[in-house]
Amino acid sequence: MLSWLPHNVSTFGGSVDSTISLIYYIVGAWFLAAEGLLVFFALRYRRKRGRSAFYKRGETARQAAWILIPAAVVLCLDLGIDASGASTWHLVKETLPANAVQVQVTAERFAWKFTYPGPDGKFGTPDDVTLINELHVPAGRPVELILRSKDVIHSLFIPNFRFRQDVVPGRTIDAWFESRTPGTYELGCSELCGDAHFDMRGTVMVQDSKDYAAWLHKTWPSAAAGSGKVSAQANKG
Ligand SMILES: [Cu+2]
Repeated sequence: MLSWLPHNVSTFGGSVDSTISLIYYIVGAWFLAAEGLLVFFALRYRRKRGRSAFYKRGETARQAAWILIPAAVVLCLDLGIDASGASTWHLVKETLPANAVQVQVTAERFAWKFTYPGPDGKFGTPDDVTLINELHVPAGRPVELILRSKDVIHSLFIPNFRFRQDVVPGRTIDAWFESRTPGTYELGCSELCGDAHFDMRGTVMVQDSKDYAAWLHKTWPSAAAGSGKVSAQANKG
């Protein structure tokens, strides 16, 4: 049923999936009921010799109830979905875990630039490193993304993390995720931003502590007297 969703590998993905499945089952049940009734009525009241069509104006309370009661039920289910999704929204969009690895993300037509602060832990210094369409993150640590756009609205989408965040020119937006499952996952732009929109495709590499330390060591060799030092300092927060 929901098996077409990409395999979830983020800590909050399960909550997002439960909201998706709640909507899926509620909307699915209404879809079957509405289409079933449509077909039933089309057959039951089809044109027959000797029977003419009639029009009900819905003026009596009893007739209006056929509209108002289903509308009230739909409204209640909608509010139920809102209430159930609120805690997920709070977790994903309104909290920022401490001890997160920080990465600046700059979106521009047509690439993602991921900037790391380097061993000094500060952005805007000579040891910053920027990768294009390639994001390296440690497994089991929250990652804070500081998102900006140089031109138009983009949207960073990482399906396996259930992560999606619009990137809006003139604004700096913080977002986060955490994955405990090492692997290589696809990222993309999910906001049509121009004729080479499809070029904004890249990879997220979730690396276990050994591989991540090796990547830090390779990226900042001069600071790697102990890769532990690099990782401790890249570890902001
Ligand atoms: Cu884009």
